[in-house]
Amino acid sequence: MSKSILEYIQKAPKKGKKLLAILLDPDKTSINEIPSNVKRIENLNANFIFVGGSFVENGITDVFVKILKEHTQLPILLFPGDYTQVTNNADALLFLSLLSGRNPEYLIEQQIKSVPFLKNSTLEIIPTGYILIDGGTKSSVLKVSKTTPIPQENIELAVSTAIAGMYKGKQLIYLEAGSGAINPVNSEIISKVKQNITIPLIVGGGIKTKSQLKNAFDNGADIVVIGTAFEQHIL
Ligand code: 1GP
Repeated sequence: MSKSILEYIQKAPKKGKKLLAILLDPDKTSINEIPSNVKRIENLNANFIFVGGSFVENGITDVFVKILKEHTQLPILLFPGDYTQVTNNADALLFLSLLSGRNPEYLIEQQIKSVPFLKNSTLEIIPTGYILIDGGTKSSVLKVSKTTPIPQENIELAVSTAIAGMYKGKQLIYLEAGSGAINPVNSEIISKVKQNITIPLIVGGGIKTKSQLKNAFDNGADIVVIGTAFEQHIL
């Protein structure tokens, strides 16, 4: 692993490496399942564990990540639904701004609220542009953020939003169809966004099969995130 997680992600394409992240939602995964989940994650050759969810009770993430750390050497990246999920027990934080939405709470308010936790933390903070694409369901992100996702057909808006995120200084772009999406982010959005940005691209939401995973990678995803299919033992 490079000095920083971001650096490792940035260097991966030069080594011809695609990266897999398994998402664990502390609201849906019990602490007792951590050892068996870690075994399954390591058997899948995942590179990262993402931890987060839309409805995690305050204080749970902290304990969850602490126990997770006792069972794995894999880097743990926080993928928080809100600022209360920030814990110093993880390795890095995806410092998300929901760029597809127009709700100031998820563009800047939550980020400000997280600062008291981050000022003295050792977490690697990775500025991440988070873009919600319509996955065909009323996803948790959509419900919580009360924002409108970008339609799958509106490639131009998805691309412009990603480019704007890059110009704003984001280090990663995350194309999200929403957890449990019926339709993962389509190939054209992935490839057009990838062609137009020079920063690494994360794709997640609704990816349930090996061929969908391969498709996302082939179209330009640098990291694919899988949550539901792992939870449901589909993958
Ligand atoms: C959700 O992108 C992640 O935020 C993963 O989605 O649960 O559908 O795999 P799934």
